[in-house]
Amino acid sequence: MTEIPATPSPFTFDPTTTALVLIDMQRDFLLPGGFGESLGNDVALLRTVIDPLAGVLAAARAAGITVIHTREGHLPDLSDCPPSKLRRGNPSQRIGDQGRFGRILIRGEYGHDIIDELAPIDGEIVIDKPGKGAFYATELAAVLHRQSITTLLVTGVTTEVCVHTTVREANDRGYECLVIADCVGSYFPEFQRVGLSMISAQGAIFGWVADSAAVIAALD
Ligand code: TIU
Repeated sequence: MTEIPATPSPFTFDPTTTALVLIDMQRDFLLPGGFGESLGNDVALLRTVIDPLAGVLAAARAAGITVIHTREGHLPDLSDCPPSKLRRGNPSQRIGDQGRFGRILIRGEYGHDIIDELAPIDGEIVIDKPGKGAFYATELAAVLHRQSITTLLVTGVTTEVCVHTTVREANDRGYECLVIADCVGSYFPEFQRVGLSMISAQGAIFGWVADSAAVIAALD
């Protein structure tokens, strides 16, 4: 077992039953011209996550930890996208529209895939998800069960949307979750701050929070 400093208390995990989860580090959220920007957001705020997350990913790979990437997106015919999601907000470009990187958030398109800096390598798991949470309508629960994973180190974007939804879902399913603070990002600085506080409040109500340096030191 490994113990690292975390909020609200030290976090203990066994690397052999732990997975590093990278949520939706996709071009459509992180590159100018994608879905995130079409919603009126400044993607520069999310891009701060890339370097620390690349460090954690390298450490996890060196330590032999299970690595799971997720991608939010939809089938080309949009049959897995609820009309409510298609209509939501007033983006300049909607899901399925032609964007600078192909059809926005459509599986198989360039913009839907993971940024080059964090591209999956052979043996890593990629979960395609139609929703914000990584468990809804995906094989994630079965994958974790098959690999006897009990602990998730959670990273990715955005903190208050897909990261929160996934951590809440995982917590309800009995997983111990550590969110790596500098490896999750939000388009809204206040959501980043409050989003992280919400996770560890009330004695880790649905998870723990630590910095990448603590995680990397523990995996060394
Ligand atoms: N991955 C994820 O968080 N999807 C979003 O749409 N997030 C926003 O914050 N818009």
